[in-house]
Amino acid sequence: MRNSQLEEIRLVGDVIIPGDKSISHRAIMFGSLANGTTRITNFLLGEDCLSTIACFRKLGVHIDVLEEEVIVHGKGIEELKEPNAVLDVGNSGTTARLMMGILSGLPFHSVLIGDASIGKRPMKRVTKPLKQMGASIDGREDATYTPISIRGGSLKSISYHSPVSSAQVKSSILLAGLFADGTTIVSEPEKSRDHTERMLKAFGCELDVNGNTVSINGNQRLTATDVIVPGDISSAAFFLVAGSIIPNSEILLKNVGVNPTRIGILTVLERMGANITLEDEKMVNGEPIANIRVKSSKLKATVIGGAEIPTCIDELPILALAASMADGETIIKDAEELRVKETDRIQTVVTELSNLGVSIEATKDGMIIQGNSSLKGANVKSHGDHRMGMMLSIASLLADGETEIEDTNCIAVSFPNFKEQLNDLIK
Ligand code: SPQ
Repeated sequence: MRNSQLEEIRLVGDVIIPGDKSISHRAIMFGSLANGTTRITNFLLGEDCLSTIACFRKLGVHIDVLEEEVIVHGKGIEELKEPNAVLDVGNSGTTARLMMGILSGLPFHSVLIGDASIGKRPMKRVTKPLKQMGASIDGREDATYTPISIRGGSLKSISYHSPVSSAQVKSSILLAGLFADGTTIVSEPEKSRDHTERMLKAFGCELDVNGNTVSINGNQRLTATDVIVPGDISSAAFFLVAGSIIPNSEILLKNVGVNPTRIGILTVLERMGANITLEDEKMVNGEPIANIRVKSSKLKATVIGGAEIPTCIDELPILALAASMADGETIIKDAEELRVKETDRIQTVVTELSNLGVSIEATKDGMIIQGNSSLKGANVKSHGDHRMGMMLSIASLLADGETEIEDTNCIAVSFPNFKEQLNDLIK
């Protein structure tokens, strides 16, 4: 992508944000475990969610991907069968970790693999508690890295305090807990996204949520239900920041999920002085949604840390770009988890924003960003990370001179028509 500050672009118009990735994965998974037909509308046809569909098809679930909806023909857990090929999760950490929880409860053998990035992401955070529940799991470096093989069945409940605030860890254990004898309890330091809890209830399961602790009784069965997937606030985030920092912009983002465990991007941007309003707020399938309007405004620096981090973890790369345009020095802390995403997002953000001329420094658990930067066009890399690819695409609009971004194909992991939507807004 190329552009120049000198061309004085602005972003104006409406954007239909694609379906939420976290919710789309869970709709396929829970629909596959349930008895009956689950119809999913606004499903995210991104590569990660297609990997989840491919895995469940290998377990014998019939799934139709149609233009308007995805239909999962669930027959209940008893009908899931031993796969005769490896389950490939592609680039998706959510597929890997949640599948491990489900496969731990199923009385057969399976092998899970992924791409090069998945091969570097820590799986012991789930394989350790799943082994404690009784699953037989093996993999590289004591089941830390894929390929991971699982022989599941006969699980016992556990009470587990996760050392990290992670929806993937919490969900993996809760899903295994569905198959276990007794009550499984999971707690975490700070509350992570709660789509699993909300959607399990919609599929007829009983579970108890008390602050950062969730309890689930074993041997429950899921009943199919239709799911309308809200727009993904993590995808909306790129336009929320672009609309804030590119002068004279106004963007309306339609039907975006505004679950309280996901809206850190809104709280942080509002604290920085962004002009953001929520319109037409309503509940759909137990998830709050709204239209979000953003108008450009001058931002000021802030500190992002503590309990706020899990609510904006995937938005920190684009928030780093927002900080580079704000008045003052922004500090992001308590975000070590960024180091184990699709890339080490502390390192990749610092490297690539530095290449564009931002004064930014990595810390152990975050970064320090100086504001009021003048971005200069450069050759930059996504490192195969979809969120880096999108952040750099927005940065290129602000840079003076030409910016070449290496490997933007990875954007299809979560936002297949990102470039078209962005181009439509440029005036
Ligand atoms: O699925 P994956 O690859 O882990 O995707 C990411 C992303 O940026 O899209 C993280 F790299 O989102 C995770 C998120 O960071 C999706 C997720 C979920 O659906 O449960 C939870 C978060 O991860 P975690 O480790 O904090 O639970």
